[in-house]
Amino acid sequence: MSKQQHGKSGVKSEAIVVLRKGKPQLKLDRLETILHNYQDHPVAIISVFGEHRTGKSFLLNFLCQYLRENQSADWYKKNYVKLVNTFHWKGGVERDTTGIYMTDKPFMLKNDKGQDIAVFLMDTQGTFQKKFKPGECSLMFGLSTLLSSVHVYNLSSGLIRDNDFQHLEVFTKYAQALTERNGEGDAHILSPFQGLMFLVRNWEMSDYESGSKGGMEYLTEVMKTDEDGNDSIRKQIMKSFSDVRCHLLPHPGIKVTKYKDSSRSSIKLADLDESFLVGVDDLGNCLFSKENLLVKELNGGTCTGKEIMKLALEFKERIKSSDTPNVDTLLKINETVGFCQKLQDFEAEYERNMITEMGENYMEPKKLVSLHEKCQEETLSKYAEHDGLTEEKSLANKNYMRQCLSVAFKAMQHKNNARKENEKILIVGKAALAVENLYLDEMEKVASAQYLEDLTTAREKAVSATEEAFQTSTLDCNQDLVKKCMKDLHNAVKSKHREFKRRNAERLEILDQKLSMLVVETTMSYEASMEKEIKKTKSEAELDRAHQNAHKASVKRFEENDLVKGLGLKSKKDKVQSLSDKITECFQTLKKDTDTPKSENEKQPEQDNKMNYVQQQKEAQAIFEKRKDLALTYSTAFNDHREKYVEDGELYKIHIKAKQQALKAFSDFEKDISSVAIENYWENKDALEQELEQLFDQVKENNVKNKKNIERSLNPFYEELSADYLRTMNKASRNASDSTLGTLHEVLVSSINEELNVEIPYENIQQIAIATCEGMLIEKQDEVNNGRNIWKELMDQAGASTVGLNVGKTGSKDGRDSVVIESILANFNVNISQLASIQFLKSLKF
Ligand SMILES: Nc1nc2c(ncn2[C@@H]2O[C@H](COP(=O)(O)OP(=O)(O)O)[C@@H](O)[C@H]2O)c(=O)[nH]1
Ligand SMILES: [Mg+2]
Repeated sequence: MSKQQHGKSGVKSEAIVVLRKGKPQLKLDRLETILHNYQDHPVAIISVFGEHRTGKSFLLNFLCQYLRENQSADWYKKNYVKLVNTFHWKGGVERDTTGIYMTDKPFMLKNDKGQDIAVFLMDTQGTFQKKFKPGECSLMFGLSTLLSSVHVYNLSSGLIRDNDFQHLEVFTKYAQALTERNGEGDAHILSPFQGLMFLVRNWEMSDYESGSKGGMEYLTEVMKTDEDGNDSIRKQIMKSFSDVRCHLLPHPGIKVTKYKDSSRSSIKLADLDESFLVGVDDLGNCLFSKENLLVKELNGGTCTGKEIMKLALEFKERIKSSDTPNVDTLLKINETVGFCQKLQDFEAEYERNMITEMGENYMEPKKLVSLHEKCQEETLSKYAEHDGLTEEKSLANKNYMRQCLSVAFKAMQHKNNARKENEKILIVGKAALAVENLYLDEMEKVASAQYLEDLTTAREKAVSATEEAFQTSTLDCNQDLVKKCMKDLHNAVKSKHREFKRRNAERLEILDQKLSMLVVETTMSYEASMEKEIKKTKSEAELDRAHQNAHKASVKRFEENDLVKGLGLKSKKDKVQSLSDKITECFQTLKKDTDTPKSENEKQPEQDNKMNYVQQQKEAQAIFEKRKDLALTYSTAFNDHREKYVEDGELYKIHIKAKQQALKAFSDFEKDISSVAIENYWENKDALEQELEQLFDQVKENNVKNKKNIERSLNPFYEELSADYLRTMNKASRNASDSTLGTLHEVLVSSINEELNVEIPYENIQQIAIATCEGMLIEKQDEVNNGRNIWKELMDQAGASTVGLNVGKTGSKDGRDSVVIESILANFNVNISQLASIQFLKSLKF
């Protein structure tokens, strides 16, 4: 029991029905405010009704006092305590309470099941003076009957008179209508109402002891008497209420009945006769003790604040045209709201069964469909067992229920799809890992850091090793999905293979450079050895032989060089050929020189040329190395973004900056270059620029891959969101007006957008996600509306309202006003951050 509910700050009473120009008006907004925090709480409403001036309000204050003192045994012995003034009362004969008042806060009590029950007290000012047609009752009487779990019938004449039964005739009609509908003897038909207590005030007869024990004895006796044909009424009353009690309460004592007004005079407990106080204590125990507390029920199910609200709402809709509800109306209200409640319970049960059977993993769609069919049938037949309606009505309800379950199923399908998307992400991740860990290694096993002329065999080996590793790592995944993700593996392989090809091309370039140097060196050493020969030999034949020997030896040495050894057949042949050509050319020049010997002056430039050539080759090597070095430095600028997506504009900025740095460094290098190598330098500068662009292409490709990963990671979110949306909207579609439902849709969309704005750090992806969600939810809205139309038809047939909670009353319709958003979400019990989809979104690491 929580103290603050009924601490000194006090519980007040609020009018929920007022009389305006003599006409009773139901103030739904007040009731809504009172029940707001107890939407999902089991509720008990104890209503005291009867003629005015019979001490109802007066008594209710004692019950409040009793509850405020936490039902303690000695509450009434505290003489000095002043009585609370929760319900206003007034002495004299003038009528005070008009309409229905109820406590604005509940007393939180436990029942015998240990549940926390929100207990409200209600003060109903009925009048029995007016003549109603048979089966009709006053609005206030009807409403308090509908809402309360215990109806306390306050009788001030000191006994139960036959006339008092007459006033309850309306209930007997109720019971009759029920038995006629369902056939007498139908065991499972529950009494439409719960508790009825005859509270006999001013009890002074000595035949029965005051309190509840004497009361029950007295009631039994009264029920036996058979006068004025009231016998059948008595019987019917017992049928209409599941729990009929009686309590005999003595007079409070003359001291208090003299008081004029509860707000002006403060009553002390000492002012009351003890017998009265003892009686109230006994009454309190009868109403509020764990064993006796009656929770409001509807067709056997517990009522929460939400259902109370629905009952009141239906009531208001149905009695719009008159202020005298008849029995049939009350019955229909109970039926409609009872059906809604059952619908929810059965829907929840269906969902629970589905979730249990679905387990944790993705399920094949066909299997899921048959599971749904099974669970749906179970639920529908269980429903059929419970409803006590006519066949026609039951069929219509069942049809609607089927529609609800099909929407619930759609939500399940989305949930299942979310699991599928998650599993796919897992599998694609494993594919990427296999490729990342294995592919290049496998290629290198063949290449061993050398240029590879033919990649075919290496590629085949690497692909099959990668595939195998992937398959081993996905053994416990869904194999259909593994198969479907094979193409993702191959795409990853393709991209890795392109990386290897680039690596290989680079090796070729370096190798070519080295080989050119080797050709030059070999030719030069050939030339040196031939020059020696020329000095020794004179004859042409001898010279030719010397050339052939030197040529052979050079080629042999060339071929034996490690660089050449590693070459493939074709490029080896090409390189040997180019060496051979160079040597032959050199021999021709040497021969020409021996035929017409050159002067020393002529020899010098030739010597210089040779030197220049060597110089040029050396510088070319250095330029090449510089270029490679700068390209590598350029690549490191993107180190942070190898795994992490960056928006295109940002990426471009990094590229421009790194490129400028590289080109500047290369320009600075120009001053060290001699004129012989300058042409080579320029060629390399162009090549560098091209190379940087190519590297950037690779970076972009990788960035696209990272972006795709993010987009893929959002797929489960979209599915979860569809599921959340369908469930939320479908439930609301039964409690909201068209415009409120529209507003709820907008509120959901804008709240989701806000979450996406916060959670996704990339504007372009964020915009795509927002557009995707909006489009998707509009589609789903159509599905919800289809269901709502069927619901409307069903309710029309039942003559019930489909107006629902009018939460849009705050005015703004665009759903952007944060107050409106909050109030709407609260009204439909939606907690955005608790939605599975939003929790998933928050778990993503971008
Ligand atoms: N005789 C008698 N008078 C009572 C009793 N309880 C309250 N009264 C007096 O009845 C008058 C009307 O009480 P009130 O609670 O306003 O009656 P209501 O119109 O039924 O709510 C007040 O003057 C009370 O003092 C009772 O048990 N017996
Ligand atoms: Mg009153």
